[in-house]
Amino acid sequence: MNYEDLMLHAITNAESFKYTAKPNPVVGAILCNENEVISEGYHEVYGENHAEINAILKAEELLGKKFNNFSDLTLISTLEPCSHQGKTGSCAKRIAATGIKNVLIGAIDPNPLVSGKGIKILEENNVKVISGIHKELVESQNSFFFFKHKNRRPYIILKIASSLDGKSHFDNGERTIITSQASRDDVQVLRATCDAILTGGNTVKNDNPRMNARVDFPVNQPKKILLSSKEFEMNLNFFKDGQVKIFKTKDLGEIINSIGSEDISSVLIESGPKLANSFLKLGLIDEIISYTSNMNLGQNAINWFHEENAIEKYGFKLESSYKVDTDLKEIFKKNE
Ligand code: AOF
Ligand code: ZN
Repeated sequence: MNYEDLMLHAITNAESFKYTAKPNPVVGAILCNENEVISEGYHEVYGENHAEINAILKAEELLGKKFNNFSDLTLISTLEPCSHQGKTGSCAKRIAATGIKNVLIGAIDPNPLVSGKGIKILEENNVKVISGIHKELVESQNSFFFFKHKNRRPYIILKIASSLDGKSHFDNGERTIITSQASRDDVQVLRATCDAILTGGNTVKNDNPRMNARVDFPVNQPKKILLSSKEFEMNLNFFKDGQVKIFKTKDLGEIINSIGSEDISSVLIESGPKLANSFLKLGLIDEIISYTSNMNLGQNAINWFHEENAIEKYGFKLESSYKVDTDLKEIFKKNE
């Protein structure tokens, strides 16, 4: 069997579960013997079976039919099998218990609960382990998860919807729709990609947003984070569905660190200019996604920034730009 190709196959198919497995990484596992693939499994839904367990369960149904002994099988897993008990039990222990003797791993799990410990359990049980097959692909596929464990804080994306003249909204607090429906649909997918959405009290009060991901595919909905010292009416849309966490402190660095200790690897900030600039000044933003419409709001509207080329001055570089209907979508990343 071509193990590299099988690893690629597992990586490719695992991608289908990126919206339902998050904030966990997507993981794929394949069991094969010398001649054929016996089964494959994926971590499909957050909180449910890990990929290796799903592959083993399917193989168990074929035991005695397609193969006679687990010791004849090789397991290919895109991520190091977990050592911890977690929500569903240790994959490494389960693999060892079935009698599998060969395991090929894509990337080592960066989660300190697991990292290296899964491999150790396997080796202590006389399982031969090789790791690093298409490691970079697995790491980039799960970039938020790897970023969070490397930096011990989540990856922070700031979303901006701006008029052509660089404005955010009218100064009377009235809700202003600036960008096209296509851009707003794109933001729904962006929300679906992230583990949490963070906003400020003024946005919640003035815009009454739901701040959930309204898309036509299954999603483990992002958690909601509100930064405000005010008291709110709980019948506002923001509080209606999903988990809400409120921070009253003004120390943004402390907030980000505290979010990082939770099961959150990526945060999308959808706020007004004041909070957005505070995060930018502190260097807490990793990526800016900006949607610019072709209309002007004029004199009576609030600027996103106080100076020209503010995004570049904050240390960001344009990475890509797209036309979304009549708007321009631009992605800026921090200069390394
Ligand atoms: C695996 N196989 O398919 C995945 C793994 O909360 P739990 O119990 O689901 O554990 C989540 C952690 O397990 C996650 O942070 C990561 O370290 C690992 N993910 N491990 O063996 C899988 N998804
Ligand atoms: Zn596991």
